[in-house]
Amino acid sequence: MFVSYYQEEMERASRESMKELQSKRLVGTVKHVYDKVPYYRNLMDAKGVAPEDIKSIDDLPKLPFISKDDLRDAYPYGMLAVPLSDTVRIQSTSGTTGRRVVAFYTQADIDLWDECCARAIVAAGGGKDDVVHVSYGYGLFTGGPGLNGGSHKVGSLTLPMSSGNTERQIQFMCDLGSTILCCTPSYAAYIAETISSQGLRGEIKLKAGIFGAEAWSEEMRRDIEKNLGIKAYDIYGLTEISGPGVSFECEEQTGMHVNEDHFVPEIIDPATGEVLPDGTKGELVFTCISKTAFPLLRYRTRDICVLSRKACSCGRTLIKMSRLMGRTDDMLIIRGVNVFPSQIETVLLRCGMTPNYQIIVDRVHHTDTFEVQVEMTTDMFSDTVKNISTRENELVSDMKTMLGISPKVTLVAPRSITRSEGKAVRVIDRRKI
Ligand code: DLL
Repeated sequence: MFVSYYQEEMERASRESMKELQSKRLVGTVKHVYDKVPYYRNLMDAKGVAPEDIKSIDDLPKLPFISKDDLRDAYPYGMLAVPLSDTVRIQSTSGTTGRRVVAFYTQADIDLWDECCARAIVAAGGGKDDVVHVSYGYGLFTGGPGLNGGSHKVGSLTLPMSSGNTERQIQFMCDLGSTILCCTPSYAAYIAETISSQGLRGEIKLKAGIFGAEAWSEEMRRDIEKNLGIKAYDIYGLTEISGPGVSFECEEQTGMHVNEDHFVPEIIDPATGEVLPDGTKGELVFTCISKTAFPLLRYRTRDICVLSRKACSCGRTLIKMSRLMGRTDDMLIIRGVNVFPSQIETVLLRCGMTPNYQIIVDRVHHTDTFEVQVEMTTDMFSDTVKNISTRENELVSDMKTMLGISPKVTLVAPRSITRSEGKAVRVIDRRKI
């Protein structure tokens, strides 16, 4: 009884000091963006809220929301809160032309992002004796650079593999004794399958994996854990807020601790924008309180989850978010890449096709399959098989340029895709996540 009372007191005290820290940082950030970003000043003025009205995080609901549309309106420099000469890095979302979001970082922003990823690596049991094998993509995508920076901060030996060339990945894994694998869950499953088929399970020294950037189920986690002989940890993040490491899982594996000293989460009703109490499912919103170049306030992620303050057996008192339960928009994440149906429509129309198409996504052996069925025009229908397959290949190539990944394109007979009387059913997602 005494012990649990004492523990409750400790938790309350640490929550109160967290709130104090968050409030102090929020006040500074609001003033910073109001002074430096005309776009924010206009939004705040339109809502009748001045920086002086924000005194603590209890005042967060007074601030306007920011959405991906705002970032598109302000593209590329409109949300930048420091002179360009103070920035050192740009990253961009894993989609997309037209919908691309560009995020800017000062060196201080990179340092805090590294710190967040370092926390994820430490929570997965990483330390300076580990060999961290980073198979997320490098480049504009935040996965590779984020985990790379975190691993350096921890002092682990970092293997900047990037994705692809699975045989070489496995060879390095065996030769260099990689202990922690960082990649998308679907790539982890594929690596596991290849290791088994090559009979190399006994050669690898992996003990943990840090997997995120796309939805994955508890069943998939257990499967990867069994096949690689590791403990698999979820990691969440988005480019707009910094990248991976916005939240991370600990050994309890019951949701991800949010790095709330940098990113304050809220859950809202996506229809009304009303803030919902902890424990209620809704849309996740983040406010950056310690970034300088690109500190978004009340950014609507479109991701659906639940927040929980329940004590965690690992001892961390950071709030936890559940595994993601879906999205409020039509964005699909296929093999870690963000895909909007409207991009496919754009390609089809540009190529003189009709916008009658259907996207079929499935997951086979833990890998996403991605097919686009497109109706032929009537003149194409009488074409030769050879012409049709050339046309399919052209569409694959245009879609690869637009999306960053290649679907299988199948041309189907005119009017064969079921018409709908309401919204067209553009997506058939058979993945059980
Ligand atoms: O995917 C950052 C990242 C890289 C996270 C590596 C984890 C590991 P974006 O390309 O901007 O950034 O995509 C962000 O991906 O809004 C979610 O919908 C989805 N997502 C990210 N992590 C998870 C996860 C990176 N653990 C979008 N589970 C987010 C489910 C995730 N979905």
